[in-house]
Amino acid sequence: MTADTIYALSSGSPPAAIAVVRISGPRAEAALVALAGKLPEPRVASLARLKDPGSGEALDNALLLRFPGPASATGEDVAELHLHGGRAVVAAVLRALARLEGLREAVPGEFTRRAFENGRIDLAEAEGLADLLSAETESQRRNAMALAGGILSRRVAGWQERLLMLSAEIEAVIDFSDEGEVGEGMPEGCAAAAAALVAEMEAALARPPAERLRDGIRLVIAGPPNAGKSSLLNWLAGRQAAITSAIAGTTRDLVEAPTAIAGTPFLLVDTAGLRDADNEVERIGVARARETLGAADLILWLGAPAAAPDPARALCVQSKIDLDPIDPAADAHVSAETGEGMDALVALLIERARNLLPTEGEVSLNTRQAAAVTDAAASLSEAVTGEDPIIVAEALRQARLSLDRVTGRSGVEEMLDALFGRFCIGK
Ligand SMILES: Nc1nc2c(ncn2[C@@H]2O[C@H](COP(=O)(O)OP(=O)(O)O)[C@@H](O)[C@H]2O)c(=O)[nH]1
Ligand SMILES: [Mg+2]
Repeated sequence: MTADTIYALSSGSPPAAIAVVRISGPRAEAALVALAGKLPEPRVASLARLKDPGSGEALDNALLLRFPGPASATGEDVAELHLHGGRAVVAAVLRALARLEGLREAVPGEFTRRAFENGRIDLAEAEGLADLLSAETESQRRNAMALAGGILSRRVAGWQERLLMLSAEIEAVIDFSDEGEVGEGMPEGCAAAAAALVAEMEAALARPPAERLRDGIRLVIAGPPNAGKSSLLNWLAGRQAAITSAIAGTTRDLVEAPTAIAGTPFLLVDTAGLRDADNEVERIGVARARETLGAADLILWLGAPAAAPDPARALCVQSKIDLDPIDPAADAHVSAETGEGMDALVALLIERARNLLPTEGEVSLNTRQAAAVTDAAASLSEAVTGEDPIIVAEALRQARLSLDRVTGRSGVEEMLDALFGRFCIGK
Protein backbone atom coordinates (compact mmCIF):
# COMPACT_ATOMS: atom_id res chain seq x y z
CA MET A 1 0.00 0.00 0.00
CA THR A 2 1.10 3.54 -0.66
CA ALA A 3 1.22 5.77 2.37
CA ASP A 4 1.94 8.99 0.51
CA THR A 5 -0.80 11.26 -0.64
CA ILE A 6 0.21 12.88 -3.91
CA TYR A 7 -0.94 16.04 -5.62
CA ALA A 8 -0.23 17.74 -8.92
CA LEU A 9 -1.48 20.31 -11.35
CA SER A 10 -3.31 18.02 -13.77
CA SER A 11 -4.34 20.61 -16.35
CA GLY A 12 -2.09 22.52 -18.74
CA SER A 13 0.39 25.13 -17.65
CA PRO A 14 -1.03 28.40 -16.33
CA PRO A 15 -2.19 31.01 -17.07
CA ALA A 16 -5.46 29.51 -18.22
CA ALA A 17 -9.15 29.99 -17.44
CA ILE A 18 -9.21 27.05 -15.07
CA ALA A 19 -6.54 24.93 -13.42
CA VAL A 20 -7.27 21.47 -12.02
CA VAL A 21 -5.22 20.21 -9.09
CA ARG A 22 -5.62 16.54 -8.29
CA ILE A 23 -4.94 14.90 -4.95
CA SER A 24 -4.83 11.13 -4.46
CA GLY A 25 -4.15 9.01 -1.42
CA PRO A 26 -5.24 8.35 2.15
CA ARG A 27 -5.00 12.01 3.15
CA ALA A 28 -6.89 13.46 0.16
CA GLU A 29 -10.01 14.12 2.24
CA ALA A 30 -8.01 15.60 5.09
CA ALA A 31 -6.38 17.94 2.57
CA LEU A 32 -9.81 19.09 1.37
CA VAL A 33 -10.91 19.80 4.91
CA ALA A 34 -7.68 21.64 5.67
CA LEU A 35 -8.05 23.95 2.66
CA ALA A 36 -11.82 24.26 2.23
CA GLY A 37 -12.99 23.69 5.81
CA LYS A 38 -15.51 21.09 4.63
CA LEU A 39 -15.88 17.73 2.92
CA PRO A 40 -18.20 17.92 -0.11
CA GLU A 41 -20.62 15.16 -1.10
CA PRO A 42 -18.93 12.45 -3.15
CA ARG A 43 -19.04 13.10 -6.92
CA VAL A 44 -20.99 16.35 -6.57
CA ALA A 45 -19.34 19.66 -7.42
CA SER A 46 -19.43 22.25 -4.68
CA LEU A 47 -18.09 25.76 -4.36
CA ALA A 48 -15.74 26.67 -1.52
CA ARG A 49 -13.38 29.39 -0.44
CA LEU A 50 -9.90 27.90 -0.11
CA LYS A 51 -7.78 29.24 2.72
CA ASP A 52 -4.16 28.78 3.62
CA PRO A 53 -4.30 26.42 6.61
CA GLY A 54 -1.34 28.21 8.19
CA SER A 55 -2.18 31.90 7.84
CA GLY A 56 -5.90 31.65 7.21
CA GLU A 57 -5.44 33.84 4.16
CA ALA A 58 -7.99 33.35 1.36
CA LEU A 59 -6.38 31.70 -1.70
CA ASP A 60 -9.19 31.28 -4.25
CA ASN A 61 -12.85 30.46 -4.74
CA ALA A 62 -12.76 26.98 -6.16
CA LEU A 63 -14.96 24.13 -7.29
CA LEU A 64 -14.35 20.95 -5.29
CA LEU A 65 -14.89 17.35 -6.29
CA ARG A 66 -14.35 14.24 -4.24
CA PHE A 67 -14.17 10.64 -5.44
CA PRO A 68 -13.85 8.16 -2.58
CA GLY A 69 -11.76 5.08 -3.35
CA PRO A 70 -11.85 2.46 -4.67
CA ALA A 71 -14.30 3.79 -7.29
CA SER A 72 -11.93 6.55 -8.40
CA ALA A 73 -9.42 7.07 -11.20
CA THR A 74 -6.53 5.84 -9.08
CA GLY A 75 -8.47 3.48 -6.85
CA GLU A 76 -7.59 5.69 -3.87
CA ASP A 77 -9.47 8.62 -2.35
CA VAL A 78 -9.21 11.39 -4.95
CA ALA A 79 -9.96 15.09 -4.64
CA GLU A 80 -10.00 17.72 -7.38
CA LEU A 81 -9.68 21.47 -6.95
CA HIS A 82 -10.85 23.48 -9.95
CA LEU A 83 -9.08 26.77 -9.45
CA HIS A 84 -8.87 30.02 -11.33
CA GLY A 85 -5.95 29.32 -13.64
CA GLY A 86 -3.67 32.20 -12.76
CA ARG A 87 -0.02 31.44 -12.12
CA ALA A 88 -0.03 32.91 -8.60
CA VAL A 89 -3.30 31.19 -7.63
CA VAL A 90 -1.97 27.78 -8.68
CA ALA A 91 1.40 28.41 -7.01
CA ALA A 92 -0.23 29.46 -3.73
CA VAL A 93 -2.52 26.41 -3.60
CA LEU A 94 0.33 24.02 -4.45
CA ARG A 95 2.43 25.66 -1.72
CA ALA A 96 -0.36 25.21 0.82
CA LEU A 97 -0.74 21.53 -0.16
CA ALA A 98 3.01 20.98 0.15
CA ARG A 99 2.92 22.11 3.76
CA LEU A 100 0.23 19.58 4.72
CA GLU A 101 1.32 16.52 6.66
CA GLY A 102 1.73 13.40 4.47
CA LEU A 103 1.35 15.18 1.13
CA ARG A 104 3.96 15.46 -1.58
CA GLU A 105 4.01 16.46 -5.23
CA ALA A 106 3.41 13.56 -7.66
CA VAL A 107 6.16 12.39 -10.00
CA PRO A 108 5.27 12.12 -13.73
CA GLY A 109 2.79 9.34 -14.43
CA GLU A 110 2.25 8.59 -10.76
CA PHE A 111 -1.56 8.88 -10.84
CA THR A 112 -1.70 6.39 -13.73
CA ARG A 113 0.82 4.17 -12.00
CA ARG A 114 -1.40 4.01 -8.92
CA ALA A 115 -4.40 3.25 -11.15
CA PHE A 116 -2.42 0.29 -12.52
CA GLU A 117 -1.20 -0.87 -9.14
CA ASN A 118 -4.71 -0.72 -7.73
CA GLY A 119 -6.11 -2.71 -10.64
CA ARG A 120 -8.13 0.17 -12.12
CA ILE A 121 -6.40 -0.22 -15.48
CA ASP A 122 -3.98 -2.76 -16.91
CA LEU A 123 -0.73 -2.19 -18.75
CA ALA A 124 -2.25 -2.22 -22.24
CA GLU A 125 -4.87 0.32 -21.18
CA ALA A 126 -2.19 2.49 -19.58
CA GLU A 127 -0.28 2.43 -22.85
CA GLY A 128 -3.46 3.47 -24.63
CA LEU A 129 -3.85 6.34 -22.20
CA ALA A 130 -0.30 7.50 -22.89
CA ASP A 131 -0.96 7.33 -26.64
CA LEU A 132 -4.19 9.27 -26.19
CA LEU A 133 -2.41 12.10 -24.41
CA SER A 134 0.14 12.37 -27.23
CA ALA A 135 -2.31 11.83 -30.10
CA GLU A 136 -2.13 14.55 -32.73
CA THR A 137 -4.19 13.10 -35.54
CA GLU A 138 -7.70 11.69 -35.69
CA SER A 139 -6.52 8.16 -36.45
CA GLN A 140 -4.09 8.24 -33.53
CA ARG A 141 -6.84 9.45 -31.23
CA ARG A 142 -9.30 6.76 -32.27
CA ASN A 143 -6.76 3.99 -31.92
CA ALA A 144 -5.59 5.24 -28.53
CA MET A 145 -9.20 5.49 -27.34
CA ALA A 146 -9.78 1.86 -28.31
CA LEU A 147 -6.62 0.72 -26.54
CA ALA A 148 -7.34 2.77 -23.42
CA GLY A 149 -10.87 1.40 -23.52
CA GLY A 150 -9.49 -2.12 -23.26
CA ILE A 151 -9.84 -3.50 -26.80
CA LEU A 152 -6.54 -5.40 -26.51
CA SER A 153 -7.13 -6.33 -22.88
CA ARG A 154 -10.46 -7.93 -23.81
CA ARG A 155 -8.90 -9.83 -26.70
CA VAL A 156 -6.16 -11.15 -24.44
CA ALA A 157 -8.73 -12.07 -21.77
CA GLY A 158 -10.60 -14.07 -24.42
CA TRP A 159 -7.43 -15.92 -25.38
CA GLN A 160 -6.65 -16.59 -21.73
CA GLU A 161 -10.09 -18.06 -21.19
CA ARG A 162 -9.69 -20.46 -24.11
CA LEU A 163 -6.21 -21.41 -22.89
CA LEU A 164 -7.68 -22.18 -19.50
CA MET A 165 -10.34 -24.43 -21.00
CA LEU A 166 -7.62 -26.33 -22.83
CA SER A 167 -5.55 -26.57 -19.65
CA ALA A 168 -8.54 -27.92 -17.78
CA GLU A 169 -9.04 -30.68 -20.33
CA ILE A 170 -5.38 -31.63 -20.30
CA GLU A 171 -5.24 -31.65 -16.52
CA ALA A 172 -8.21 -33.99 -16.52
CA VAL A 173 -6.35 -36.38 -18.83
CA ILE A 174 -3.34 -36.26 -16.52
CA ASP A 175 -5.52 -36.97 -13.48
CA PHE A 176 -7.14 -39.97 -15.12
CA SER A 177 -3.88 -41.39 -16.38
CA ASP A 178 -2.72 -41.39 -12.75
CA GLU A 179 -5.44 -43.92 -12.20
CA GLY A 180 -4.32 -45.87 -15.25
CA GLU A 181 -7.51 -45.26 -17.22
CA VAL A 182 -6.28 -43.03 -19.97
CA GLY A 183 -2.70 -43.80 -20.80
CA GLU A 184 -1.80 -41.99 -23.91
CA GLY A 185 -2.89 -39.42 -26.40
CA MET A 186 -4.40 -35.99 -26.20
CA PRO A 187 -8.06 -35.26 -25.72
CA GLU A 188 -9.90 -34.92 -28.98
CA GLY A 189 -10.08 -31.43 -30.43
CA CYS A 190 -7.39 -30.00 -28.18
CA ALA A 191 -4.75 -29.72 -30.87
CA ALA A 192 -7.24 -28.10 -33.24
CA ALA A 193 -8.39 -25.61 -30.61
CA ALA A 194 -4.79 -24.73 -29.80
CA ALA A 195 -3.97 -24.38 -33.49
CA ALA A 196 -6.91 -22.00 -33.94
CA LEU A 197 -5.60 -19.86 -31.09
CA VAL A 198 -2.10 -19.82 -32.60
CA ALA A 199 -3.62 -18.70 -35.89
CA GLU A 200 -5.45 -15.82 -34.21
CA MET A 201 -2.32 -14.68 -32.42
CA GLU A 202 -0.32 -14.87 -35.63
CA ALA A 203 -2.96 -12.85 -37.43
CA ALA A 204 -2.70 -10.15 -34.75
CA LEU A 205 1.09 -10.22 -35.07
CA ALA A 206 0.88 -9.89 -38.85
CA ARG A 207 -1.10 -6.65 -38.61
CA PRO A 208 0.67 -3.30 -38.88
CA PRO A 209 2.53 -2.38 -35.70
CA ALA A 210 0.95 0.14 -33.34
CA GLU A 211 4.08 2.30 -33.40
CA ARG A 212 3.54 3.13 -37.05
CA LEU A 213 0.38 4.99 -36.12
CA ARG A 214 2.11 6.76 -33.26
CA ASP A 215 5.27 7.76 -35.15
CA GLY A 216 3.75 8.11 -38.61
CA ILE A 217 4.26 6.17 -41.83
CA ARG A 218 7.91 6.61 -42.91
CA LEU A 219 7.49 8.13 -46.34
CA VAL A 220 10.90 8.51 -47.97
CA ILE A 221 11.24 10.79 -50.99
CA ALA A 222 14.09 9.63 -53.21
CA GLY A 223 15.43 9.95 -56.72
CA PRO A 224 18.16 11.66 -58.73
CA PRO A 225 19.42 15.16 -57.88
CA ASN A 226 17.28 18.13 -58.91
CA ALA A 227 14.19 15.98 -59.48
CA GLY A 228 12.14 18.23 -57.18
CA LYS A 229 12.26 15.97 -54.08
CA SER A 230 12.69 18.75 -51.55
CA SER A 231 10.05 20.85 -53.30
CA LEU A 232 7.61 17.92 -53.06
CA LEU A 233 8.39 17.41 -49.37
CA ASN A 234 7.76 21.08 -48.67
CA TRP A 235 4.50 20.93 -50.56
CA LEU A 236 3.29 17.88 -48.62
CA ALA A 237 4.50 19.28 -45.29
CA GLY A 238 2.85 22.61 -46.01
CA ARG A 239 6.00 24.46 -44.98
CA GLN A 240 9.56 25.10 -46.11
CA ALA A 241 11.12 22.20 -44.19
CA ALA A 242 13.87 21.53 -46.73
CA ILE A 243 16.06 23.87 -48.75
CA THR A 244 15.37 23.74 -52.48
CA SER A 245 17.57 25.13 -55.24
CA ALA A 246 18.49 24.56 -58.85
CA ILE A 247 21.94 23.47 -57.67
CA ALA A 248 22.21 19.67 -57.83
CA GLY A 249 23.33 18.23 -54.49
CA THR A 250 21.64 20.84 -52.30
CA THR A 251 20.11 18.30 -49.89
CA ARG A 252 22.65 16.27 -47.99
CA ASP A 253 21.31 15.42 -44.57
CA LEU A 254 18.04 13.58 -44.13
CA VAL A 255 15.28 16.08 -43.49
CA GLU A 256 12.41 14.65 -41.45
CA ALA A 257 9.04 16.37 -41.29
CA PRO A 258 6.19 14.83 -39.25
CA THR A 259 3.01 15.70 -41.14
CA ALA A 260 -0.64 14.79 -40.93
CA ILE A 261 -2.06 14.29 -44.42
CA ALA A 262 -5.85 14.00 -44.40
CA GLY A 263 -5.76 12.94 -40.74
CA THR A 264 -3.16 10.26 -41.38
CA PRO A 265 0.23 10.62 -39.68
CA PHE A 266 3.29 10.53 -41.93
CA LEU A 267 6.93 11.07 -41.23
CA LEU A 268 8.20 12.64 -44.46
CA VAL A 269 11.87 12.04 -45.10
CA ASP A 270 13.78 14.01 -47.73
CA THR A 271 17.02 12.54 -49.01
CA ALA A 272 20.07 13.56 -51.00
CA GLY A 273 19.74 12.91 -54.74
CA LEU A 274 21.18 9.53 -55.64
CA ARG A 275 24.29 9.93 -57.79
CA ASP A 276 28.01 9.26 -57.67
CA ALA A 277 28.94 12.38 -55.80
CA ASP A 278 32.45 13.77 -56.07
CA ASN A 279 32.13 15.72 -52.85
CA GLU A 280 32.75 14.01 -49.50
CA VAL A 281 29.74 15.53 -47.68
CA GLU A 282 27.35 14.75 -50.50
CA ARG A 283 28.74 11.19 -50.67
CA ILE A 284 27.80 10.69 -47.01
CA GLY A 285 24.36 12.13 -47.77
CA VAL A 286 23.86 9.68 -50.64
CA ALA A 287 24.93 6.78 -48.39
CA ARG A 288 22.36 7.91 -45.79
CA ALA A 289 19.71 8.19 -48.46
CA ARG A 290 20.32 4.59 -49.57
CA GLU A 291 20.26 3.41 -45.97
CA THR A 292 17.01 5.17 -45.12
CA LEU A 293 15.36 3.68 -48.20
CA GLY A 294 15.71 0.31 -46.51
CA ALA A 295 13.71 1.52 -43.48
CA ALA A 296 10.97 3.20 -45.53
CA ASP A 297 7.35 2.12 -45.18
CA LEU A 298 6.59 3.85 -48.44
CA ILE A 299 8.81 5.47 -51.08
CA LEU A 300 8.01 8.32 -53.40
CA TRP A 301 10.37 7.65 -56.27
CA LEU A 302 11.07 10.67 -58.43
CA GLY A 303 13.39 8.90 -60.86
CA ALA A 304 12.67 6.86 -63.96
CA PRO A 305 9.95 4.30 -63.12
CA ALA A 306 12.13 1.47 -64.40
CA ALA A 307 14.81 2.39 -61.84
CA ALA A 308 12.48 2.34 -58.79
CA PRO A 309 14.34 0.83 -55.80
CA ASP A 310 11.61 -1.47 -54.45
CA PRO A 311 8.45 -1.67 -56.57
CA ALA A 312 6.43 -3.11 -53.66
CA ARG A 313 6.99 -0.03 -51.51
CA ALA A 314 7.54 2.62 -54.17
CA LEU A 315 5.11 4.97 -55.84
CA CYS A 316 6.63 6.34 -59.03
CA VAL A 317 6.04 10.06 -59.22
CA GLN A 318 6.75 12.19 -62.24
CA SER A 319 7.63 15.69 -61.05
CA LYS A 320 7.72 19.04 -62.84
CA ILE A 321 4.81 18.20 -65.14
CA ASP A 322 4.50 21.92 -65.86
CA LEU A 323 7.71 21.48 -67.88
CA ASP A 324 7.56 18.00 -69.37
CA PRO A 325 5.01 15.80 -71.16
CA ILE A 326 3.24 13.18 -69.00
CA ASP A 327 4.99 9.83 -68.59
CA PRO A 328 2.27 7.14 -68.48
CA ALA A 329 4.64 4.71 -66.72
CA ALA A 330 4.53 6.78 -63.52
CA ASP A 331 1.84 6.23 -60.83
CA ALA A 332 1.37 9.93 -60.16
CA HIS A 333 2.21 13.16 -61.96
CA VAL A 334 2.75 16.39 -60.07
CA SER A 335 4.09 19.90 -60.22
CA ALA A 336 5.31 21.49 -57.01
CA GLU A 337 5.29 24.74 -58.96
CA THR A 338 1.58 24.80 -59.87
CA GLY A 339 0.23 22.21 -57.41
CA GLU A 340 -1.19 20.22 -60.30
CA GLY A 341 -1.67 16.50 -59.60
CA MET A 342 -1.13 16.89 -55.85
CA ASP A 343 -4.70 15.91 -54.92
CA ALA A 344 -4.37 12.69 -56.88
CA LEU A 345 -0.99 11.95 -55.25
CA VAL A 346 -2.45 12.57 -51.77
CA ALA A 347 -5.39 10.25 -52.55
CA LEU A 348 -2.92 7.59 -53.66
CA LEU A 349 -0.87 8.04 -50.48
CA ILE A 350 -3.93 7.71 -48.26
CA GLU A 351 -4.98 4.57 -50.10
CA ARG A 352 -1.55 2.98 -49.63
CA ALA A 353 -1.46 4.15 -46.01
CA ARG A 354 -4.60 2.23 -45.20
CA ASN A 355 -2.79 -1.11 -45.48
CA LEU A 356 0.20 0.17 -43.53
CA LEU A 357 -1.71 1.38 -40.49
CA PRO A 358 -3.62 -0.55 -37.85
CA THR A 359 -7.25 -0.92 -38.85
CA GLU A 360 -9.74 0.88 -36.69
CA GLY A 361 -11.52 -1.47 -34.34
CA GLU A 362 -8.84 -4.12 -34.82
CA VAL A 363 -6.24 -5.03 -32.27
CA SER A 364 -2.79 -3.72 -33.09
CA LEU A 365 0.27 -4.55 -31.03
CA ASN A 366 3.22 -2.42 -30.10
CA THR A 367 6.70 -3.97 -29.89
CA ARG A 368 6.36 -4.84 -26.22
CA GLN A 369 2.97 -6.45 -26.63
CA ALA A 370 4.03 -8.25 -29.82
CA ALA A 371 7.02 -9.82 -28.03
CA ALA A 372 4.71 -11.26 -25.37
CA VAL A 373 2.20 -12.56 -27.94
CA THR A 374 5.04 -14.05 -30.01
CA ASP A 375 6.22 -15.99 -26.96
CA ALA A 376 2.68 -17.12 -26.20
CA ALA A 377 2.17 -18.32 -29.78
CA ALA A 378 5.49 -20.22 -29.68
CA SER A 379 4.56 -22.02 -26.45
CA LEU A 380 1.13 -22.76 -27.79
CA SER A 381 2.62 -24.22 -30.99
CA GLU A 382 4.42 -26.73 -28.79
CA ALA A 383 1.08 -27.62 -27.28
CA VAL A 384 -0.37 -28.20 -30.76
CA THR A 385 2.21 -30.81 -31.65
CA GLY A 386 2.75 -32.23 -28.15
CA GLU A 387 1.94 -35.89 -27.45
CA ASP A 388 2.64 -36.01 -23.75
CA PRO A 389 -0.14 -34.35 -21.70
CA ILE A 390 2.32 -33.24 -19.02
CA ILE A 391 4.46 -31.41 -21.55
CA VAL A 392 1.37 -29.92 -23.21
CA ALA A 393 0.05 -28.71 -19.86
CA GLU A 394 3.36 -26.98 -19.18
CA ALA A 395 3.39 -25.38 -22.66
CA LEU A 396 -0.11 -24.04 -22.05
CA ARG A 397 0.98 -22.65 -18.70
CA GLN A 398 3.92 -20.89 -20.37
CA ALA A 399 1.57 -19.43 -23.00
CA ARG A 400 -0.66 -18.04 -20.25
CA LEU A 401 2.28 -16.47 -18.44
CA SER A 402 3.42 -14.83 -21.69
CA LEU A 403 -0.05 -13.40 -22.30
CA ASP A 404 -0.09 -12.05 -18.75
CA ARG A 405 2.78 -9.80 -19.80
CA VAL A 406 0.56 -7.98 -22.30
CA THR A 407 -1.71 -6.66 -19.56
CA GLY A 408 0.80 -6.83 -16.72
CA ARG A 409 -1.71 -8.93 -14.81
CA SER A 410 -0.95 -12.21 -13.18
CA GLY A 411 -4.19 -13.21 -11.59
CA VAL A 412 -4.58 -16.06 -14.03
CA GLU A 413 -3.30 -18.80 -11.78
CA GLU A 414 -6.01 -17.91 -9.26
CA MET A 415 -8.67 -18.00 -11.95
CA LEU A 416 -7.33 -21.42 -12.79
CA ASP A 417 -8.16 -22.74 -9.34
CA ALA A 418 -11.70 -21.42 -9.59
CA LEU A 419 -12.14 -22.87 -13.05
CA PHE A 420 -10.82 -26.28 -12.08
CA GLY A 421 -13.41 -26.25 -9.33
CA ARG A 422 -16.10 -26.17 -12.01
CA PHE A 423 -14.44 -28.85 -14.08
CA CYS A 424 -14.03 -31.16 -11.14
CA ILE A 425 -14.04 -34.66 -12.53
CA GLY A 426 -14.57 -36.95 -9.61
CA LYS A 427 -11.72 -35.61 -7.60
N1 LIG B 1 9.05 24.18 -62.96
C1 LIG B 1 9.16 23.43 -61.86
N2 LIG B 1 10.29 23.50 -61.13
C2 LIG B 1 10.41 22.74 -60.06
C3 LIG B 1 9.39 21.87 -59.63
N3 LIG B 1 9.79 21.22 -58.53
C4 LIG B 1 11.02 21.70 -58.23
N4 LIG B 1 11.40 22.62 -59.17
C5 LIG B 1 12.67 23.32 -59.22
O1 LIG B 1 13.69 22.38 -59.44
C6 LIG B 1 14.87 22.71 -58.72
C7 LIG B 1 15.29 21.55 -57.84
O2 LIG B 1 14.27 21.33 -56.90
P1 LIG B 1 14.56 20.60 -55.53
O3 LIG B 1 13.24 20.44 -54.86
O4 LIG B 1 15.64 21.28 -54.79
O5 LIG B 1 15.06 19.20 -56.07
P2 LIG B 1 15.83 18.02 -55.29
O6 LIG B 1 17.26 18.18 -55.59
O7 LIG B 1 15.30 16.77 -55.89
O8 LIG B 1 15.52 18.16 -53.85
C8 LIG B 1 14.53 23.95 -57.92
O9 LIG B 1 15.03 25.07 -58.63
C9 LIG B 1 13.02 23.97 -57.90
O10 LIG B 1 12.49 25.25 -57.81
C10 LIG B 1 8.21 21.80 -60.44
O11 LIG B 1 7.27 21.05 -60.19
N5 LIG B 1 8.16 22.60 -61.54
MG1 LIG C 1 16.72 18.29 -52.27
